[in-house]
Amino acid sequence: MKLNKTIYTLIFSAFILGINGGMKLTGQAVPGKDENITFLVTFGKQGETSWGDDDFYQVFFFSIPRDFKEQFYIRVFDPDTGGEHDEIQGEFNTRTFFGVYGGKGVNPDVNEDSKGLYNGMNYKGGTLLTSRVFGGEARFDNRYFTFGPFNPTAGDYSSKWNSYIFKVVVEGVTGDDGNLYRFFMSRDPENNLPVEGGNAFTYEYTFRMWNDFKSVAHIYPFVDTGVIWIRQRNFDWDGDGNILVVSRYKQGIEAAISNENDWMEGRISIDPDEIGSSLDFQFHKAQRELVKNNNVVVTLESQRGDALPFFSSPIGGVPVYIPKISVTKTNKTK
Ligand SMILES: [Ca+2]
Ligand SMILES: [Ca+2]
Ligand SMILES: [Ca+2]
Repeated sequence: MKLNKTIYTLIFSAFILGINGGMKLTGQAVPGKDENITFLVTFGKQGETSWGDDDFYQVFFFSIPRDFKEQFYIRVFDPDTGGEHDEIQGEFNTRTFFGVYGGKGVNPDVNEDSKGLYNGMNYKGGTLLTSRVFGGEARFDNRYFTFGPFNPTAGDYSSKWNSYIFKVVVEGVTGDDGNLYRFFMSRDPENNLPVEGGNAFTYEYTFRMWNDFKSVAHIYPFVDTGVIWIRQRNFDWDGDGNILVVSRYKQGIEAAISNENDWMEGRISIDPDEIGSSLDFQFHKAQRELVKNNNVVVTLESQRGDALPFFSSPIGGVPVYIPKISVTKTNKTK
């Protein structure tokens, strides 16, 4: 009897852990676990766009579920520009602003400008809670700097996501080098302890590709109600292989790709069954001479002109193509 109860408890615990592990605890690292992206990148504003950053700033949103009542922290890995990870142009001379915003004006569903999608938009809407400018500081090289603590209610409440929204703005204030960095939203100032049910998203994703042939980077836009087609845009892809769009209904549609220091755009149709789920944008590098240190920018808009958010932890999970069995054409599935 006792043994049975133990087994039951074990199975039940595993079930609960499985749910939490699979559904909830993965949205804290930015870039996220499933994205397989090493770093975000923001250049100093005296930089050249041909190095892969079109506008020298990046805006990321963090969501904290309403039922999470503890304080939390936003940690930045390698906020400096110098030493390891960063991209030098001449000498390192770049200074980067990191600011955390809360309060009214942050929620991008209410304040369109907050998305920072187009130059000239005031992406600093909301209340600046804390900020710091980082130069070439050895003590933050290859290390975390921690912002916070923050009270969840200092965010901008979103009834749509049942969450408080915070925003981090990263701006290359001076210099011309590339600052590479990552985020982690944590319950602890010294360690990366996830906020259960938290997530992060952006509308214009500027990131660094892998310096190898094998690794595939992914970003996961969420397709909301009413989307019929999307306009994807990418910048400075350097013609580096293929960008494929995968979902339960798309086996791998090739997106139009940009080359050196230019934008390319193209339309992708949306199946009604894709509404309310995520797409998987896959970045496959060319299998010829290695394109090194490739930075790229990606944005999406619906046919209505609304930008689609890319979530660090894909809403509904990573989409996997399901081949149709009953079609007459031969499917190339393995
Ligand atoms: Ca560094
Ligand atoms: Ca850095
Ligand atoms: Ca590039």
